[in-house]
Amino acid sequence: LDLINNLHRAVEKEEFVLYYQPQVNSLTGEVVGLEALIRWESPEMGIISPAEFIPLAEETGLIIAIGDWVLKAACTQNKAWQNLGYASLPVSVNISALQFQESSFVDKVVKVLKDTELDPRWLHLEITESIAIKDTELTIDILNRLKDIGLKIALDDFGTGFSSLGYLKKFKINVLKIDSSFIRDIGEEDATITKTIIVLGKSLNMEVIAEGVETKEQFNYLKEVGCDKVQGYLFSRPVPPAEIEKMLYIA
Ligand code: G
Ligand code: G
Ligand code: MN
Ligand code: NA
Repeated sequence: LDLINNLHRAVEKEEFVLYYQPQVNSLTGEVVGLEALIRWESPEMGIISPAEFIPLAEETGLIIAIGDWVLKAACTQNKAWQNLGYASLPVSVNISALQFQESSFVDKVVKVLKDTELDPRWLHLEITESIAIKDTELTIDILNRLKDIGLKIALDDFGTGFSSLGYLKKFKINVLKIDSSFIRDIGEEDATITKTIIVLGKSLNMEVIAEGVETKEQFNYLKEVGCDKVQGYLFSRPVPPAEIEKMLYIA
């Protein structure tokens, strides 16, 4: 209960910050995108991981207000980097199922892009399979509207849901993010799933990003099997904006 009260106050006082983790082109090593990951800076408790408070935010509905804050903060930051003269990069924002299904979600995205003057191509939205398989007709409609706006959709934690793959063709998904659990298997158990997801994604004209890349061995394997992009501690942990700026290029 204490945590809930604190989280309410955190929303009011905007005690959140966004960290960013680079996404790297496997062939050139260039930073080609950033994922925004929220942190709660609590005056009493210090920095709290989203793994701890996002589930609570979803249960209490606070995720809507938090999600609104994240979208606004990520777009504002990305526009600020462009204004500072850094080469433009897409920033990926994680979207909860509750947020995605809110009737005003698409309108909110449009408004944030307008208010921050960020070109839609520099915003990517990460959704999970659980969103993709729910309420198919509604999901298709929302994804089509988002696509019409001009932003890209990434399917996060890909391979961990229990769904038919048929939706991949129906939905306008631009990017597949291979779940880190499969990357962990590379060099230990079996890399077949990773390799297969890469082939699948490419044959459906999607970009493929491997998440949770921690070792050179994993990275080498991913390059070998043609994974376009990689993200993980091998390249950088999620870090505050000032740290990310050291990794950005001048336009
Ligand atoms: O950054 P970290 O590994 O601690 O994130 C833990 C979990 O919290 C991940 O599943 C991540 O997707 C989720 N998460 C991080 N930032 C956000 C956010 O802004 N919105 C939502 N809905 N989830 C987030
Ligand atoms: O659910 P989502 O994929 O958005 O969650 C991303 C989470 O994975 C973030 O909490 C981020 O901090 C974490 N993460 C990013 N890179 C690595 C990594 O190389 N290893 C591990 N264990 N976690 C990672
Ligand atoms: Mn993600
Ligand atoms: Na993920």
